[in-house]
Amino acid sequence: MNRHLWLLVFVLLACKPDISPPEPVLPIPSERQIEWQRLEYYGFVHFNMNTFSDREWGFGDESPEQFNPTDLDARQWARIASEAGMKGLIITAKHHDGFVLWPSAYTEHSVNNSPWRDGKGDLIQEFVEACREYGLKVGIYYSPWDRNHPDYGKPEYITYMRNQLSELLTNYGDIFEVWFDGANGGDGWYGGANETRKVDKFSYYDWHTTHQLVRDLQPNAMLFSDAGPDVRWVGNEHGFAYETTWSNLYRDSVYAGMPEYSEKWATGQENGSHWVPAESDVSIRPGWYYHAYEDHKVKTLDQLVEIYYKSIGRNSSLLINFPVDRRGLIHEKDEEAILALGKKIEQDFEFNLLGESEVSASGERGRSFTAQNVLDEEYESYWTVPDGEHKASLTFDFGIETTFNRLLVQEFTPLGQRVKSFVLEKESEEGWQKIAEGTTIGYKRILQFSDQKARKVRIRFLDGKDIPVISEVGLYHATPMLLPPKFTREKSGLVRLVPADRDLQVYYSLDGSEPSILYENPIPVNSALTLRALSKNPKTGKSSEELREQLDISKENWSSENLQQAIDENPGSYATADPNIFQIDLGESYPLSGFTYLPMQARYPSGFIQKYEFEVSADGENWQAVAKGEFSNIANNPILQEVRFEAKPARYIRLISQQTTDGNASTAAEIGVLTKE
Ligand code: FUL
Repeated sequence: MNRHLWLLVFVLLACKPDISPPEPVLPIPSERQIEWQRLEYYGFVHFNMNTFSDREWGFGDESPEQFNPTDLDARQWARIASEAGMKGLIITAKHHDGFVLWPSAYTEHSVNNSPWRDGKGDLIQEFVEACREYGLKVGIYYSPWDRNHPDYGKPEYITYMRNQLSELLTNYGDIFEVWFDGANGGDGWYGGANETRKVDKFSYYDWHTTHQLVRDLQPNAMLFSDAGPDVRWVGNEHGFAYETTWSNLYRDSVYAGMPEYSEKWATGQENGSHWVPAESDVSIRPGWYYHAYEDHKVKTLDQLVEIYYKSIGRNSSLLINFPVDRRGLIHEKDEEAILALGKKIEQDFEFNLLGESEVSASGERGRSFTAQNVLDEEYESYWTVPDGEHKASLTFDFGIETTFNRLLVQEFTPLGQRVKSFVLEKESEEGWQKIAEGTTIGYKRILQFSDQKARKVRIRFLDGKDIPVISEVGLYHATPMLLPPKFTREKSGLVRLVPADRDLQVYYSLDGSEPSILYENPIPVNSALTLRALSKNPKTGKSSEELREQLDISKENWSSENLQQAIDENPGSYATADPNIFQIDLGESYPLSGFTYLPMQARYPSGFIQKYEFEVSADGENWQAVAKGEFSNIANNPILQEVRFEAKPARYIRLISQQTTDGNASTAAEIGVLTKE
């Protein structure tokens, strides 16, 4: 064939409709959103005045003198974030209390007037330099609500806010995300006015003009708020997106801080008008700011892994917060936890088992869109089918029987989010069998299921807004987390042990020996004993560390007027005693030689007992004091307290609180007794 003929064939092929890309399904992401989506995982740093006032929301009357980290090192934050696999960090430049971390020309309420670095410090600058050194993108959290500023609520404050944003967005290089918080609680110091100021959140901030300012100064920055415009809040602070999560949002119906946002809008909507993907934010501890009393509440590896699967695995980005401590460092426990997560995720998704498989499809649109594209690790290339073939499928043949327990699928979002329902199946002797199913996919969807063995698997796309357009598919075999089982006990005394991963077995013992009994059903316990338990991976024979619990008589027949929550075996609930006496009837007489007190474990604790007296009685009328003392470090470390005394038989007990840490009425999550000396 001569050159002209070749050219003609080429042109004809190129014009064939089946090799043109599909029409996008609107809405579609902007370039800025496409870039951002690939980051997936980045961190939050909550460090500001609240770190020193030990609050979550400062009132605005704090003195800059209070801000004084002893050992601040932003490079430590950046190192940890980068080692954990994060791609950026966002810092609270100004929180609701109004204190700012840089020497702003527009306020005295800043690091300039603090003792830190003799008032010459610029924390945003140190933060930016540290992030750049570790290859992290830089983001800014800026609270529109300001409980310090005298003009808050007036138009002048909006000018102040824009002036400060201009400083932040001009002086510190590229910013990848600007985070506008929707919270506004009303009352505040407001320059000494000490009053409640309500603003109309819809109109007061004139968001359109503020957004334009950010666009002008930082065209690539993503704008975050409940309402976007670029990225939206996921509607909760657990870090969980939804089984069905659309990146599409009826953006014009939403504004930051609106009351019904979480229930009504946070999942996104199938036919939403704008592309505004979800971001899941969560703190590695209960609070956003550091409180020493939460040192024992850093999220465990299984909790963090759950967050990963429920955020990144559900078409959302993940923003995990570090409450930097008063030294100005990420606490050792938080570091350990986040690095363990990074390592676990890296291991789980290290090897795509489909890499070696043969892939085929129910249909292909043409040469550029073959099924092979879902395995090439290039997000830009994708598999799709001729128009109209909504119910398409992909089949993978491993050649040999293979074990797997995770499915990862990605849609090519520049052409819009499409899939509404899909199923993963394996071929067995009885034909195709369902393993798992999902609704939306979006940028990334991960399904978890217990170990499956198969030679052939297929994904069927059952329903969608249009034909599926799939960038990548992966099957993985994640190793179960070898963590000790989770322990819970009922009031009846029944003990449950739940493995951290469904493919693990649990073994236990009640007599102090090595755990060797296979756990199958809840265990009734009604005496003082030591429970030892561990999880075992039946395939490798490897065991987790051990869980040890000192148990005692059950609380089944215990009663207490109005204080049921202190004897319900639920550490999450609590009772408040007023007057400060917790009195309990044990139902019958026991030889008592001690008691336990678990302080309130809820998010905002109050009424920890600091000074106590413990009394016992045979008839509920004549009381005898058997112990008296102090729970010394309970404010900072509210863990289970155990007190021993000389053995005494008694049916009634009372814990008398003589002083609480904060002067509030005494609270108790649980009260228990010890019957063995
Ligand atoms: C919320 C704030 O009120 C919290 O203090 C925290 O900053 C969190 C990320 O956003 O709305």
